[in-house]
Amino acid sequence: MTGFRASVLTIYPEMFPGPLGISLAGRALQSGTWSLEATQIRDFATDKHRTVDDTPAGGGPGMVMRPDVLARAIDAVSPADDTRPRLLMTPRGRPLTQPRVRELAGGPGVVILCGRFEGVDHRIVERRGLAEVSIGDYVLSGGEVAALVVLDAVVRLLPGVMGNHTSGDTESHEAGLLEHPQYTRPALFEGEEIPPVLTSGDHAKVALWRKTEALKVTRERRPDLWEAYSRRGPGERDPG
Ligand code: 6GU
Repeated sequence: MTGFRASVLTIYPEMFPGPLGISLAGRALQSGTWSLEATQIRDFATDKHRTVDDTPAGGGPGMVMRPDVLARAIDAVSPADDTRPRLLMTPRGRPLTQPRVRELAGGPGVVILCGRFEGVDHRIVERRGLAEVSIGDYVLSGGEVAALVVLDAVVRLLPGVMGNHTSGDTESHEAGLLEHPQYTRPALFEGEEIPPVLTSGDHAKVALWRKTEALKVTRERRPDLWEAYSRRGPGERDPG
């Protein structure tokens, strides 16, 4: 078994594995549960300055990544018969969701192109079948941090990575709801008690309290998730 194979194309390969080299993901990387290869896009430029970008067609600010350089970089790490999905990290992409993360984790790996500057020539998106993915409605200086986010979310779901830490379907977003609040010792902190139900020993009451709190926090903070959850039939919701 080869494990989950991640290939990242970037002009900043030194940003990888970065935070994914420590903790759970780092141990899983060392043990071969997954592999990470960061490729310097500039290695596929042809001029002596290793140029990867040029001015936008039609005018305007900034620079756009060239499709010819990107094509050579993609083809070097992901030949035509590669079955791994190819993602382009860009704020104009479809928002990353936990179902998409789960789908990626169930596959052979992923190829991630990190956009920089004003974006990439759109022809590469079509010609190499790139799925444009965003991690939220704000702008990062490049796709690298977003790629780290995608890989962190995916790697923690790979078999054996989380071990006993796995909170499975009780964590935020796995049931389409935000998570209930959590408490631990001390029993009294700055005059505030833990909600008594949590120390009652009544597991059914605890489960009911948690579910109620999850519904409440989701309705308050995420009307979009609340709407989707409410529209699902009781049978389509996760148990609990
Ligand atoms: Cl994937 N890239 C960049 N540059 N900014 C983002 C993003 C991605 N997702 C949200 N903002």
